Amino acid sequence: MRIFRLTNGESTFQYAVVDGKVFELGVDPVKALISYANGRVVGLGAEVNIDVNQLLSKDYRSSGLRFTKPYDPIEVWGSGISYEVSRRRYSEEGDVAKIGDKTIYERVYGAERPEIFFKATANRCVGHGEPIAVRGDSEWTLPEPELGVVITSNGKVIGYTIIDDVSARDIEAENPLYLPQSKVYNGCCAFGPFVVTPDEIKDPYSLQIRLRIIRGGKSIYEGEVGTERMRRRIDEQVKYLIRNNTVPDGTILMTGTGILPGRDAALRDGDVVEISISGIGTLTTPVIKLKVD
Ligand code: DO4
Ligand code: MG
Repeated sequence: MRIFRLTNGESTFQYAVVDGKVFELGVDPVKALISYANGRVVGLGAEVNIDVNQLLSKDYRSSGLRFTKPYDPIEVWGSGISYEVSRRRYSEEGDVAKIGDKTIYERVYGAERPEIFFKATANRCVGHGEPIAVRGDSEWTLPEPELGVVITSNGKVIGYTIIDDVSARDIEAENPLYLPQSKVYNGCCAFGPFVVTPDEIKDPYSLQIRLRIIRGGKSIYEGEVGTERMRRRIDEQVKYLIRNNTVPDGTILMTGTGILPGRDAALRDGDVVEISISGIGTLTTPVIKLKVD
């Protein structure tokens, strides 16, 4: 099963795709995912005739129905430096903080305890076709294309999604204590277009993640990584997230990026970020630059 939502700008409408057919979904999407994980399909209403591909081509400037985020997560968290390439690339940035002879990124990569950080609430998240943001005070913001896992409060994985941990890398590079400001702000996170149930993702460690940054209709960056390169396994990340830390059902955990463009790919107003994960789909988001008030 996969779930998604559409909006007409005023109201949202939720749907489930089962055996290739689209149905109205009459219950909260997180409840539907939990029931499905327990072997029950709940809340399916009438089958509807929706052209999903046509709707996927629309963005927030279009009129009529278009995609939005699949549901409103109460909390989104991140795990970091879970790929070797991120350990290396994060450590390359000029004057990187060290503990002893290792950068903080090298240290956390090899440590037993992963990096886990708070990322977003529903109001800071956008969906497919909606704008992610560059902070007004950042000149180097990058997308971080990641596999997102949707979990229950007990840490059970009930869904997978595509998620973008948009990050103001210059603010974090200035001082690691600025991490929350580099990670958490309006429009800092996009996910969707779908949440896909685990039965559709046989092996989360054999997925291909692809990123494209498009400027003026041309691709200015392309990168890819396979999730088999994830050093921190998902259950280990989830274990640390929920240790002595109660999270609500439907919490999303971003599992870290393995694609790291350089400074020359800093996002600009008007860019488009396209992230694909095999078996899930493609999340496309335009970029806007916020103003400093
Ligand atoms: O502090 C670094 C953040 C790392 C991160 O977000 C990632 O590896 O995806
Ligand atoms: Mg990240």
